[in-house]
Amino acid sequence: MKAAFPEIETIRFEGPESKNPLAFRHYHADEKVGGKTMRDHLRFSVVYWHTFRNPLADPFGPGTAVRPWEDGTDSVENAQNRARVAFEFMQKLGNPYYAFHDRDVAPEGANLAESNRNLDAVVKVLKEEQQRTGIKLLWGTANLFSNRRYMHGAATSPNCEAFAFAAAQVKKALDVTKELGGQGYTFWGGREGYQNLWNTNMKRELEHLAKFLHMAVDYAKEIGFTGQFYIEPKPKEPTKHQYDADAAACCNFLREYGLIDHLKLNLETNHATLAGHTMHHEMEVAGSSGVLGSIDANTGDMLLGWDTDQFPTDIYLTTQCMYSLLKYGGFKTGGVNFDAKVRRESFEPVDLFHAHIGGMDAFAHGLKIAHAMMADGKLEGLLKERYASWDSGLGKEIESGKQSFKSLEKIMLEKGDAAPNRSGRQEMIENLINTYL
Ligand code: XUL
Ligand code: CO
Repeated sequence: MKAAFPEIETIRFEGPESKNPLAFRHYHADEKVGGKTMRDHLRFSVVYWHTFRNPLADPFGPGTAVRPWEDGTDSVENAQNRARVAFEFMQKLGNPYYAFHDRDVAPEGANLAESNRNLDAVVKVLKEEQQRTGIKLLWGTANLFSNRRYMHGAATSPNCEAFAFAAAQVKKALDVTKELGGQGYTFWGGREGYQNLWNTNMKRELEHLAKFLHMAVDYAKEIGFTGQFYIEPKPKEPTKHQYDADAAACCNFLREYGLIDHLKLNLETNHATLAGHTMHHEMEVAGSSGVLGSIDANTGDMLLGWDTDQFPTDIYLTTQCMYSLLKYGGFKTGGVNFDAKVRRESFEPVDLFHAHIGGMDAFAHGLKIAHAMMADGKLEGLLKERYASWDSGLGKEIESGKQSFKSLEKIMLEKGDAAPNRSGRQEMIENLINTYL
């Protein structure tokens, strides 16, 4: 096969002083941060759907992407060739993982059987390329939102046959994810939500979604797929309201329907923004509930209210992500998955490298900063001090269940008022954070 990126060498670490735009200044895969290599901390993953399938269209104009390796057809051969190109790209970039949807690696056929055959033909190439390069599948997923059969949703469709087709599609996607040694499988809601409540039976739809996920858990058990399941919160787009709106809504849903032990969360920065939260908030919600699984790394635009999926370059953001991640013990099966796309104006193949290099460096830099903050312990110390009243005496008794409303009333009647508050020191803490950047 002719090289797709002949002018690009393997991207190397050249250090923070490097002025080479095609080199890493912070991501040094083998370098250890706190006893673990950056490769193992960050587990970078490239997404197939944006990097190799997004034509860079927007609502006002068609795609602009120039991809010389494409032959312009939707054939299986073109898909197989594209898969080889993807691995050439990833090998040069040096990311250890990737992720895909069934329908972005292989074309959808005229019926389910043909779609499955197409997928098998491309999976064969993916498997060969994984073996050749050592690049692994972080997670697989199924596209349950593009085809018109899913216009009302998939698992939450009022049409039970759309549910049935989606079940068959996920069954196959799980088979191939297992065959490729995938470390996880992600459910993003797609169109699982509503546009209008007058025509929606919300309770029934939520029950169907739970049933669908239970079927997936059962099938995974049946075939011996031991990868981690994830659910990916997003509040809107394409529907007006998505049921998996944010981390808290997902946790509530998983607990209500007995799924909390089977799924963790795959959090995405731009989805957090759309939900009116920071990614830091979402990571803390998931982390404190024990379901912080993986992250879809990207960023939105402060002035645009939609899911722009830009590559993350903001060190403050990546530091927050990595601080929370380290605090909750790091990734087990998940990774930093770049669910991000280059801008419509960045149409050349080399822009795919610039985008990923920037994202990887921003996360590696954030990791080093977060680790330094932790090792230093100043922030942790200030936090401990802030809650010190709970560590002994009355606070400790309340936490351990030794006090009641009646006993607390007695204490406060005797004291007359609570002890004075201490300053939250927000500005001092924000200044402290800046000293590590
Ligand atoms: C959509 C989105 C998806 C999921 C996988 O906003 O983030 O690409 O990550 O289906
Ligand atoms: Co995503």
